[in-house]
Amino acid sequence: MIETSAEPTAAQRRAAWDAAGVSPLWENRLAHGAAPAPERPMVWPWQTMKPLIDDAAAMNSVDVIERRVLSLMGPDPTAPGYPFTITNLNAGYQILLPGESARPHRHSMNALRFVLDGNGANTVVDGKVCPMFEGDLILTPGWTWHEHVHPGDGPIVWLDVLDAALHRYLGTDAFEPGPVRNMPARTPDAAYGYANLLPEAPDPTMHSPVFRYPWATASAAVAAAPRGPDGARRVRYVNPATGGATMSLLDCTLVEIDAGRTTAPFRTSSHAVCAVVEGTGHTQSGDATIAWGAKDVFTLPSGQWMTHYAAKRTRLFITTDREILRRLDLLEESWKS
Ligand code: GTQ
Ligand code: FE2
Repeated sequence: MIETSAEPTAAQRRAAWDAAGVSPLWENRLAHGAAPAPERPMVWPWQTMKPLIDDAAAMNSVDVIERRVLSLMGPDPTAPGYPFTITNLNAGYQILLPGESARPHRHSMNALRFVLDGNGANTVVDGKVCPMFEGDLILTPGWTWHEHVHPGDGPIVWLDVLDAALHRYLGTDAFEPGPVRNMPARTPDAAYGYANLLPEAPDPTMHSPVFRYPWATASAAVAAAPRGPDGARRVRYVNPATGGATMSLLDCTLVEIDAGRTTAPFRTSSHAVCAVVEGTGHTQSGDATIAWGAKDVFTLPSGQWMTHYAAKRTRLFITTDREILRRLDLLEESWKS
């Protein structure tokens, strides 16, 4: 057989690479190219969403009734890991009508519910009934059984925030339909009420044994919190057994900003989804400015200097992925005073 030293054609080379299961790194724009453009903040104004939510509430196809959720779609469908609301976080409006229910199931994804509008539904989390009123935070940590029921009056709308995109990316997303089985024993919330009865050796990776953080408690706590150097008051929703984040990925804070004040510039490698509980104002993120009012939802990208200005006294409920970044040694945060 005669050896030929002729170079393959481009097409032959491509075919040989494909057949051998290799690919040229120099053609991969993600490898050593310029950093991708920063994410942009987005806002979902309640004024825009309310008619869409009302319309979704009026639909009666079987699929819709099973899960009335409108997902908040981030702006760049070509982003790695898409669909998400912002990197690592998936948010959606979930609507439940009186008499409706969402069947029990569980999944590896952590989820939280923050009630935006309406009252009187219950989320049952590993057998604990968690009433849902405006401003309440309900946790459904990964692998807890959960179902939603609505014995009250009038529609209820809450914001779901999940770490679904991260699980998909990690290949760890998994789902189990009900009926409920293998229910773990749960410590009554009362034992943790004032964090004075804790496991002797808390597992720092354990999710919060408390699944419901009522608005009355959270709003009283933030009103009583000391002012930060910029005058804003901040509280973190914590796992009383560890003092750490509520759940592995989802870390929640409540911020109160007085009328006419602007928060100190803050920059972080983490990503956030914010719900405006009350107030109006605007947020600067890099060179973008977004205006918001009560019940609006907005996102905060990483890597940008951010400030919040409150025209009226404002309370922001903020969910971030900072805890997972912290555990991976990827959390970088700085303040300018
Ligand atoms: O309510 O259990 O928005 O499992 C996405 C997945 C809500 C839920 C979502 C879910 C749920
Ligand atoms: Fe779920």
